[in-house]
Amino acid sequence: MSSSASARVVVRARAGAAAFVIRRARQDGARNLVALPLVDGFAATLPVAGVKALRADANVLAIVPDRTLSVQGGGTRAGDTSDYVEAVRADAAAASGLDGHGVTVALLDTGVAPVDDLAGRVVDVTDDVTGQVSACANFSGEAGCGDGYGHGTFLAGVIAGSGAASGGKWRGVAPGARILSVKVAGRNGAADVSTVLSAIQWAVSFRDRYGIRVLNLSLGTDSTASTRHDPLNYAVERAWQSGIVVVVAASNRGPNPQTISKPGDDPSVVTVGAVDDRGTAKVADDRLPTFSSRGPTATDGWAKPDLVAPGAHIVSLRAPGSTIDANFPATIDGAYRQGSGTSMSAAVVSGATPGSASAPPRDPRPDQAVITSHRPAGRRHRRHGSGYW
Ligand SMILES: [Ca+2]
Repeated sequence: MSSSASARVVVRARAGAAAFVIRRARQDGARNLVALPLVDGFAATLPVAGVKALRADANVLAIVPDRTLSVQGGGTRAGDTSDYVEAVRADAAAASGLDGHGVTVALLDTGVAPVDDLAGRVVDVTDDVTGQVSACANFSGEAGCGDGYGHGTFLAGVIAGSGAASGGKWRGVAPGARILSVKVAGRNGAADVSTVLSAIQWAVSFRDRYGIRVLNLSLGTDSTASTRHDPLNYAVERAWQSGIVVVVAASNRGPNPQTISKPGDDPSVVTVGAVDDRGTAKVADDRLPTFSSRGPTATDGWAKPDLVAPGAHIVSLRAPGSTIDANFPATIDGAYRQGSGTSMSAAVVSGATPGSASAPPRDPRPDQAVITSHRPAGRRHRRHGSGYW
């Protein structure tokens, strides 16, 4: 059979029917099958006739292509710098003891480079089968926990960087928080839906062991499939049901409406758009950058994003030798660089969340606890979501 006559798909079965559907898919010629119990489904390469047969099966809720998700931020040339730590009042929060201490943020991304500003902040992950300890849960297919693309390290710095290489000048919003690196992408910054599903499944399974309070997803795909049965949507909803605050980048496909990517289109997650804070803590001079995606969501019409947070001209950690580093060679104080994107905005909220999450009382709906912590945006509601972080 030629490769053009088969397709890599993700299948979601009705609750309780996954084993049956997997057996049937194997009979229909499924190869490289990966079970995805979190979504009652699996990923597999199937002959086109097999896909068609499954589509007609009443036990199957959804079949979607195993698309690629891309990270939602990159480097920018040196210029004005964001004042994001002050803009989101994280300096005041840290001064009152809300620095993210005791909270773990799971960062599904491109890995994290072992840089000084993150020393002692990255959680050790133990493989239960081999007993080996490493600096990430690695789903990327690339050896090692480092960051060949240069995205995950930047976000880790926004969330929990100590500022060690700059005398504290360039630190993140929650320097007391811990980063759990769940590596889903390598040097090209792209990951398949099935890989991301496996990674979310892992984070939910190990939530208690590692104290995961927040899941940062600064990646997305431009799929316009409804959120109703889509496996990626169901996965983030399951994570939310398990008590994890899921923070997702809105995407960088603005300024037109209906440009929110998946899974930022899901009602259960906190979807974050970008704002340019223009280097000042006050919000009166802020602007919404062109790139930041706007709602409502294309297919279901949900009001998104939920919030905006600084995401333009952000200064954070370089991953030396990475793709972004090579494409944007300008550095700041050696260890840092500038970047823009809703990825950075999501990381700002993920970092700010540990601070508020450690302040009682906790809202029983974790996403609402985050969304109600913001400052209202007033009449610009439709573009900014509920407001500024
Ligand atoms: Ca400002």
